Amino acid sequence: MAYDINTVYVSGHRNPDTDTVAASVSAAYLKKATGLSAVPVLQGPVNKETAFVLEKFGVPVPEIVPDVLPVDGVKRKVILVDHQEYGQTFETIGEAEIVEIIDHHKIGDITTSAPIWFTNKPLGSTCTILYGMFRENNVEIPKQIAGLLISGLLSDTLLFKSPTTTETDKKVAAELCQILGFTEKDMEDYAMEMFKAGSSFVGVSIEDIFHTDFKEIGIADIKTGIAQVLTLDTEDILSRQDQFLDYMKKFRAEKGYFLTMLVVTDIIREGSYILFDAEDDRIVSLAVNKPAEQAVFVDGLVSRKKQVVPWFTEAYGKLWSSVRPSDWRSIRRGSVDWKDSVPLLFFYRTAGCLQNDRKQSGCLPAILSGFPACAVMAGCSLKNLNMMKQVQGFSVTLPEKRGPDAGRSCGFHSCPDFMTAAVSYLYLSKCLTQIL
Ligand SMILES: [Mn+2]
Repeated sequence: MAYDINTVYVSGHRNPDTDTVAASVSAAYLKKATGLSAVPVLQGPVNKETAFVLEKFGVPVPEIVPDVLPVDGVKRKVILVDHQEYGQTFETIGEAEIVEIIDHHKIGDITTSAPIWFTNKPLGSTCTILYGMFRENNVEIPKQIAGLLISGLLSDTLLFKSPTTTETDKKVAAELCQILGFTEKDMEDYAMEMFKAGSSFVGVSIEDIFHTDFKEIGIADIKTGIAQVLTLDTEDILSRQDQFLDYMKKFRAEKGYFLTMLVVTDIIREGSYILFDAEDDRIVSLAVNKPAEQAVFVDGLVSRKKQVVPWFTEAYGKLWSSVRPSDWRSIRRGSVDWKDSVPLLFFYRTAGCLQNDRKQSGCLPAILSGFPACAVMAGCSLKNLNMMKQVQGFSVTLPEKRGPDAGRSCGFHSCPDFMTAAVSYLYLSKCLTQIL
């Protein structure tokens, strides 16, 4: 599609799901009705469930747009729906102008240089928010759009079984049913038909299943990769457990994640099996309160947004706090066979998820008292860096800039991401366990 400078792209997240696609198409329709030249776009192919929905309501599949680089030196305009994290959007988003965000996730890391329209509501779907926007703008909802909105709503709330469901979602669904001429039973039948269309993975490759609904999420600043599949047939997936684990191990190493998970959600049993690969397995047991075994079933776990993310946020905090700076002082230089290349752990940043103390006081005394580490300079100023360099015998490694926002929150441009700190932390904690 040739890009016209007046065009505004409306895009959902990578690995589009039904809510993201339904919201993009509906938001573009609404914007058009209010006089904007808006076009829905995709960041990747639609999944089986979404393909079923688009076909059912006779809506063409939006075009896939791989990047949003400027055209003839002019920045492209983008409205983001159903996401607000760099890890879930165009890699080139920094080159575009975000003009609006409509979402129902936790506040993410995307920042803008000018004020924008921003609508974030803790509702069950982005489609629910959009319904309200149609009403506010007095734009009539045609059947096609009503069909998309109810599909996104039912898909994200798992037919109201997800804990993300609110009374507003139920009310909006009832109103959409009126437009569609659906009874409650029609709606339930339609939801099951839609889940069924999307949930059979027989004959689908491990990689494709894993990436059907995969998201990279910054949990407590730590890059974590979480895939979720909803299925009426968990057995098919679990019978391929070893293949999934092999794949996840490779994938995690490639991406440098601390943790990668596949959450296999059984819609009927209303719970999920968890497959994972982690730098430290304790993170899983701390989060779900069960032994860190593969394919452990967690009753009631159905929502990545409202359960997985907050549970793991807390678990990361617990894991990090198991080593305190005061412990470091008891370690004498020379007692561990340190590798030159081990990056120095800059503790205040590593522990940033626990304490907002941005002073280096927790770190420098530890180093000066003979702690033989070297630091990852995350969130560190150049002045502090030079201070570190003066500490005799410590090598300071500056990993390369990674990710669109690396260095954004600190004075030092080559600021590494949190992952490196986490890795050094683990190395450190291993050594500590050996000594103490
Ligand atoms: Mn959503």
